[in-house]
Amino acid sequence: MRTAAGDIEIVSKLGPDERLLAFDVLDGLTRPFKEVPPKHFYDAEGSRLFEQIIEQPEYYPYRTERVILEACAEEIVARTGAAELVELGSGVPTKTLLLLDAMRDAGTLDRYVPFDVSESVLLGSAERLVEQYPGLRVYGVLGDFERHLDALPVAEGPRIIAFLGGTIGNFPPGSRRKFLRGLARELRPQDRLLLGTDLVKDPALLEAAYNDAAGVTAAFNRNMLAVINRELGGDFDLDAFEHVAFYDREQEWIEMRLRALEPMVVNVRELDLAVHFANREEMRTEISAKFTRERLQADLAAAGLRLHALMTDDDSLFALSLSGP
Ligand code: AVJ
Repeated sequence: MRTAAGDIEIVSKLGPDERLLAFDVLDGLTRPFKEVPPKHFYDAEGSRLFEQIIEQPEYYPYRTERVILEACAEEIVARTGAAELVELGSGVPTKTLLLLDAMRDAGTLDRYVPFDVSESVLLGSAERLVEQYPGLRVYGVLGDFERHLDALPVAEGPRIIAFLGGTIGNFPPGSRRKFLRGLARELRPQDRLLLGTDLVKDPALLEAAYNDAAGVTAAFNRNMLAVINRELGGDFDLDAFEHVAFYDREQEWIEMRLRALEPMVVNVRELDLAVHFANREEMRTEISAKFTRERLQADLAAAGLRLHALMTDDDSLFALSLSGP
C-alpha cells in the first residue's frame, strides 16, 4: 500500500491476514513452559494501558529516558549531522519531537521515517508532524521491525536509527544480537544507532517498576488474554490469572508472567485448541533485559558496532547509547 498526502508516504509490509498472533499463540501455548511474546500486548486497550504505565510513579524508565534526551538531543544531532530520523516502534511521537526539534534547529532536518505496526498511529503522527515541521517529509513503514527492516527507504542524508524505551530488552540475548546485526547492516559509515537500554540496578526498584501499586501493569499483563479471546475466539477468564513480575538476578532481566489461580482448560476456538493449566501454572508474557555498560558494549561489538557515546541520568537508571559501524 502507498498513500500520498502532501509529503507523507506510507508503505505497508503487513499482508491482509498475517496470522502472526495465531501462530505465536498456537506455538507458545503448546510448549512445555507456556509463553506468548510481548508484541501482542499492544492492541488499542494495551496501548492505552501502556500510556498509563509510563505515568506511574514507580515506572522510571520512560521519564528517565526523556530527561536524558532533553539534555542530550542537541549533542546527538551535532555529532551525527542527521538529516533523517528512523524510529522503530515509533508509537505516538513524544520523545521524537525532542530529536526533530534539535535537527530543525541545526538546520539539517529533512525526513522522518516512523516504523510501526499500527496504521492509525503512523498516519496520525505523520499528519501532525508535516504540519508542525514545515518542509519535513514523512516516510512511514507499516510493519514488524523484527521481520521487515528491508522496507526502510534508501538513506539520503546522514541518518539516526532510534530504538528507544528499552524495548531491545524484550529480545532474549541470542535474538537480540541477531536483531542488532540486522540493524547494523542498515547503517552506512555516517549513520548512527540511538539505542535506549534500561540499566541493572537495585532489584527492589526494578520490581517496583513492574508491580505498580495502582495495578496498571497487572491490567496490561492480563490484557494479553483479552487479545487472545477477541482475536482468536479464546475463553480465558481474566480473573482466573494473577500478575507476576520478578527480577531474575542471574539473567538480569525482569520477567512477567500470568499465574493460573486454579486448574482449568481454556479453549481457543480459531486454533481448535484446548489448553490445560495446572493450579498455579505460569505462562511467560515478557522479558525485559537490563544492561550493564559491558553487556551493551559486547552486544554492540557482536553486531559490528562501536560505541561512540553513552549518556545516562544522574542516578544511572537508564542509558542512551550512540553507536555506529
Ligand atoms: C516498552 C518493552 C520498554 O519492558 O519496560 C512496561 C514494557 N512492560 N511495563 C518495558 C513494559 C511492563 C516496556 N517496554
